[in-house]
Formats: sequence, structure tokens, C-alpha cells
Amino acid sequence: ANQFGMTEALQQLGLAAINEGTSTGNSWFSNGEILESYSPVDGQLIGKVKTTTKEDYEKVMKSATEAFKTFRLMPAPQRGEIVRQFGQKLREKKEALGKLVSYEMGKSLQEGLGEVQEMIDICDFAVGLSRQLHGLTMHSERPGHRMYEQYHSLGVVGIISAFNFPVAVWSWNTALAWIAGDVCVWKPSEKTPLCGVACQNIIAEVLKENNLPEGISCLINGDYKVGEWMTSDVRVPLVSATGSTRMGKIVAQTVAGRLGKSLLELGGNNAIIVTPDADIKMTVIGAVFGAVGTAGQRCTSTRRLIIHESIYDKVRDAIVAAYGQLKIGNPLDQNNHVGPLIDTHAVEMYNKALDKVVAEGGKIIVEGGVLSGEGYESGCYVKPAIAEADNSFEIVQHETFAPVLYLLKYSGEVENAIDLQNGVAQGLSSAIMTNNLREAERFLSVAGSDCGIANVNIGTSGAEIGGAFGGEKETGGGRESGSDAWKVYMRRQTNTINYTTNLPLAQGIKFDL
Ligand code: UN1
Repeated sequence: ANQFGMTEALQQLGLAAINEGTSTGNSWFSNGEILESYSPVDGQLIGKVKTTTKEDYEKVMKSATEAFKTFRLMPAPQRGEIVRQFGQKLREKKEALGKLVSYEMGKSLQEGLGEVQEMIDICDFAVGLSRQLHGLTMHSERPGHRMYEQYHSLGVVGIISAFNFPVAVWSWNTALAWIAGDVCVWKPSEKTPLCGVACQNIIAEVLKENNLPEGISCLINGDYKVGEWMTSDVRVPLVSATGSTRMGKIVAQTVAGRLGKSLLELGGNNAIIVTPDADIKMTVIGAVFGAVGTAGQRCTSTRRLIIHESIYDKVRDAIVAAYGQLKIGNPLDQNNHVGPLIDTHAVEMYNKALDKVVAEGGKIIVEGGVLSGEGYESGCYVKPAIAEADNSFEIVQHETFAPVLYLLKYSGEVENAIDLQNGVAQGLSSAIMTNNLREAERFLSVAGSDCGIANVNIGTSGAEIGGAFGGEKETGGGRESGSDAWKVYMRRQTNTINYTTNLPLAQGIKFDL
């Protein structure tokens, strides 16, 4: 990897000495066992970080809750200024951080840079928002009374994120939480710990330059047990968790058990409907990028194509031909389209999915397989595969985090395709390819897609930060990022003020003493 300037990148991110397993970033988060990070790109050890012990965790929580007491008093536009400076630092480190994302997680360098761009974009969004944390004013039913609502800072926001977007998802949460006056405690995926430390180093620098307490941004490392300390901790009013539906159910129940709030971004099973009026060229680009981008490891990855029978053969052949052009290899090499899966466990899941679809009666039309030989030493590189399948297959109903695309056929009206699209447990992203206005509007109507994201003539992945991001059903119902997603990071308070010398009661109730 050094040929791609990885050593310099690690240096720029303050990770040069991280091979020694010493404490990194803030002194209080890393005194436990050593966590090693191996790159799926070449199988090499990139660095080691220490995990967070229960004792460290207590120090973190103390530091965070203390920091909250002062941070919430800082005017929101001034907090916006801190986020602006953070965005500026990200611009300076975009190349280095994008490279680390690509090397530690395995996505293409373009996508790694894209992820950092999303961080920069959400910072810009949050800076503007820091002057727009509006509540409403209402007319009181009582004379001489004023009624309004305001949004106050919430407290410590716990963030649990997944390996597939090792830096961006954190920033969607933190940028909004910080302008809202909250402080954040982050548990990144144990599969991408260095990305976590790199981000922490960047924000720690900003906080230091502004004489702000480091507790505003805290990092804790380790596996799900470390996450559990947060989900069961009453000092954490909001837990934002991204990952599998299985994990989300546990988080939801634990947090609900203490009546805390959770924001869940869980699995997707995203489909593109291809109608007889689709532009085939656009469909191919949207579907192939959606299915093989990030090696099929986005929660918005395209898993199913629902194609009208009248154009089925044509679309299938065009997609199969496009798969023939795909170059699989080192994601830091910009000639390659597809990088490795995160680890060999993911490869196992991919193999199992392919076996299962055949066992259930599906037909593989683009062969999969694990690549070996020069450049593929990590054992994490797989061939993107396509199978003709049925929506009712158990494996099709299941989210496999790998580049396996299922082709499904529909006949008749677009409603039949919408039924198939909605006929899964997940509800994150969906798309229709059509130039037919009636079909598009039916897809977007209340009787159309049941997902949190529904696109026309765009694939399922690559959502912009300006919209609210999230999904329905087993996807968990949370919304992050743009629109009014900021509201979840604040507590709403309704205030009624009486400026008369009488005390009339609401609802006209008479109560004379
Ligand atoms: C995820 O996969 O967890 O829409 C998030 C997209 C990205 C975010 C994906 N903006 O593909």
C-alpha cells in the first residue's frame, strides 16, 4: 500500500506511531486490550489501538457530561463556528482520510474521498443550521398570554457506527449534535478502529485550538460490549446506531427499557424497478454502481432488480455485459471498480448466499467466486455475481452485505412491481427507472414505495446529505443528516407566559379561591 502514499497519509492523520499499540488520541479512552486492524486490501496489519475498559468508559462519561454543562451554554452560531473549522480541517485532510478509509475498509479511493466529501457537506449544512434551530410561536387561547416552543440541547449522544461508512455516519450525527449543543461519545466499528482515531485526532485539534474541553467529542473502542455500556446508560439520552437489524433490535429494546431515545439506521433490501419505459443505458449505470459499489456493502446497495417481462432479456443482457467490464482489485488503484469485502467472514456470508440461492431454485447468470493469486492475498476479493431468483426466496428476503444481485421479473402494471419491491421486511431505499409520468407518480404515491428513500431515474445508493436519510420497517425508522433530522438531537420545550395580573385557566376552567 505504501506505493499509494499510505505512510504519508497515516502520518498526516496522526497515526504514524499507532503500530506500537500505544495510547492514541485522548489519553482516557485506550487502556484495554489491543485491537489490531488489518487491511482487507492487502491483508497487512495497519495499526493497533487499545480498547476501552469499563474504568476508561467511566472517565469518558465524566468528561462528556462535564463538557456538556458548558458547551450547551455556548450560543449555537458559535458552536457552528467550531463545526465550520472542523469542516475546514476535513478539506485539508480529505486526501489522507479518504485514503485511510479506502485502505482500512476496502472501498474504492473515489468512494473514500466521496465519504469525506459527505463529512464536509454535512459540516456546511450544520453551520447554516446553527442559526436556524427554530421553534414555533402559537396563539394562546388565554388573553395576555404568549406561547412558544424552543429547542434545547439534549446531552450526551452515543454513536455506534458500522464499518461500511467508517467516517461519514459519525459526522452526520456529530455535526448536527454539536450545533445542537450536545456532546458525543462514539464507538466506531471494531473493524475500522483507525478511521475512528483519525477522526478523533482531527476534532481534538479543533477543540484544543478553541480552548474547548475534549469531552465534547469522545471515542470509545471495542466490540458490542462497549456499545452496551452506552445503550444501558441513563446518562446517554440518545443512542444513534447504524448496523444490522439484529443489532438494532437489541439496541432499541435496551434503550427503550430505560425510556431513552434511539435513532436506528439498519438493514436495507433495496430494489430498482425497471419498467418498459426505462432508459436502458441509465438503468445499467444505476444498477451496476448500486450493486457493486463499495462491493455491495452499503445499506443502500441495490440488491434486487425488478424488471418488466417485456424488456427483461434486453436489460439482463445489458447488465451481464456491463459486469464483464468490471475490474476487481486494489481499491486504491483508480483503474479498479470493485475492491475487497471487509473480511473473510464477509466472504463466507457471500459464499453462503450464492449456495443458498441455487438451493432455493435460483439460477446464477454471472458466476461468483473468491479471487486468489497476486494482488488478492487478503482473501477478501470476490466476483460480483448475479442470480435470477424469486422474491419469496429466503435469501432474497435477507440482506447479504456483498455484491450479489437478484433479478426478478414482473408482468402487467407497475403496481405488481411495487408489490414485489415492498414485499420484504426492510424499507430503506428504492428506485424506479421510467420515463412514464404515471408510473413514476404511482411509485411515489401513498400506495407506492414504502421506503424512506424513493428515487426516480436514479439508483438506490448515493443519497445526498441535504435530505433526511433513513428507512421504515426493519430499517428502524430513524432519520439522519439533512432536512429537519436535527430535531432528534434536541429536546423540545413548550413555554406559556402570562403577562397579566389574572390567572385564567386553560379550557375555561373556573377555580375561584
Ligand atoms: C450506509 O450505507 O450506511 O446513500 C449509508 C448512500 C450514502 C450513505 C449510505 N450516502 O449510499
